[in-house]
Amino acid sequence: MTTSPQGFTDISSTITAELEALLKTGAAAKGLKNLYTELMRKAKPTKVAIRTLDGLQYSYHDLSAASARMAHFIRSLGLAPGSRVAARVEKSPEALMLYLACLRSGMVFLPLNTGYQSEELRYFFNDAKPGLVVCDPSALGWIAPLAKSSGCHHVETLGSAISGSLLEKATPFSDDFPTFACGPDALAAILYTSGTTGRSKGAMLTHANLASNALVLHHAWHWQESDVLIHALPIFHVHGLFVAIHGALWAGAQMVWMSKFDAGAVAQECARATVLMGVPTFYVRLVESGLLTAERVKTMRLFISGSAPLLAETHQAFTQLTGQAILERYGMSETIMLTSNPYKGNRRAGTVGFALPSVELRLVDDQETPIKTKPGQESAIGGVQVRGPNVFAGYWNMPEKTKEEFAQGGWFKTGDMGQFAADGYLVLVGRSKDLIISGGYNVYPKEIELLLDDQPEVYESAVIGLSHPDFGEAVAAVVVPDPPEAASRMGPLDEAKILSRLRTMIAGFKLPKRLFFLPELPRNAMGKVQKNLLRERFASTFSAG
Ligand code: MCA
Repeated sequence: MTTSPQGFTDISSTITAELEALLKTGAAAKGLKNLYTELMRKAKPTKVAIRTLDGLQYSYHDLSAASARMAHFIRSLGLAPGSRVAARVEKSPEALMLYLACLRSGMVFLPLNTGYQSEELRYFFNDAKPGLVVCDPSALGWIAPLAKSSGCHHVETLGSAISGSLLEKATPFSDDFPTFACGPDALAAILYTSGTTGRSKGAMLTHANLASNALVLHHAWHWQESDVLIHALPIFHVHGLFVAIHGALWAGAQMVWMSKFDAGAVAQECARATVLMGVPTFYVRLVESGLLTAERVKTMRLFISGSAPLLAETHQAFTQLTGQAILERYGMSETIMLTSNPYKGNRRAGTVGFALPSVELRLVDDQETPIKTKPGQESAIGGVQVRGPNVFAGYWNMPEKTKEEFAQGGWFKTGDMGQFAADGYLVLVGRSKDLIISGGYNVYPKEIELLLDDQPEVYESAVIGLSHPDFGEAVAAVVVPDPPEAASRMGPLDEAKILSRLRTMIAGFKLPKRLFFLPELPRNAMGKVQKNLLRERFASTFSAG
């Protein structure tokens, strides 16, 4: 079955009309030319767009002028539209301006997690072949050679304190830049997501994907120019970069900019802001902090959670403290936002709500046959598939993989298992892919297993996600030493030695928080490792403190 825009009936006709106008193509059409233009349509030049905790203020004019200078500089390097610009930079308003500059000049923005280490970057650079790499000044020494070895001739720096060669070199250029009319199907960004095979895939998002989703969310979440968004997420993923920033800019609203999440600072800003977006860990920590009360959050109109499942107990505890219900939504790098609990109706714990207007959703059985549901009855469990203007253009350089991930009729296979409740709310009940979500970051076990298996002390390994009170799930690994009989002799020192080597190879959030040594891995009759048995055996590792 496909869902109707339940929960959004009051706004669905407005959205349909606006989307039609936006996505119209053809020479005479006044449709989407560049996402940047849409993001800035409501911007009032003198209005403060970003306020930092250090007291700095950036107006919409500042965003436009600085992104124009950077766009001129990027073009002066001789990069043609469609070239990739990779950024592994700390969060700063200038990093956001770099993103806007890429949109304006028709470049493809490639944001990279600041935790990524050299082998991870080597892969991304070799795969995406960026024309420009921008990194933190402190990382230039090791990132520049990696960029050069992938054939990239331009490496610039951008620091978090208004520093770096990019700003210096952009300064002489004009504050005006004629935004490039690249059209709706041009690529705006590539977002790398790890894969089940251990190889990351670059999800290609177009200007139309991002603009259509921003338009839908603008209405679905009732964004207003008067809104003040607390922005405490990283800006190298869909959640912080697109969902949060696009939401605020599209409305001509303001952001309170935090370099990272801090429960105390967020609680303080809740006294004058209106919207917070976060991963469940934010809400777990806010509840634990004891700093939130109904009185403190009385200007807040919306708390949104996503990127990982929010425990019903966190949802309830938050409501008890504040009198406000967190709105849980569901998305992916490949699709941006798919579903949302209603703004006006019941925001139900343990569900991700309804398909957003313009997004079609269906469940399929093992044979990929769509599951039928009867009105008023709970559906069977099935694989969640999605179709709509938000769905990405495929994986960079991977046409075969792209084909595999789409079913007939253009339905993208999310890899999540779901069920429609009798009244249409979507409940996610598991994943068909081997994936761990830790504090909102996706970790594919295969990537870590390949690295562990390469270690001299390791014969083989199995990486699992275990329940964690702060991160929801945490990465742990079960290792069979080489030789396996040594398992009983391996201890904390071996664990520390192996982990310290891994720490230089992968981002910190992927690093197993524990290693367990066993003489063998449990396997079924087909020889497949029974990870469920391992998860059961080590289930209380983190919950026991
Ligand atoms: C940090 N560490 C983690 C994580 N974050 N370990 C596991 N999982 C994590 N998420 C590790 C660090 O490597 C470090 O280890 C130690 O924990 C403390 O690091 P610190 O930086 O102080 O952590 P933190 O500031 O407490 O960060 C936790 C956090 C952060 C606030 C939850 O991870 C975060 O902002 N997560 C948001 C992720 C996100 O934006 N996801 C959206 C993806 P050591 O001490 O050993 O060095 S987009 C998406 O998923 C889709 C599209 C969607 O629907 O949104």
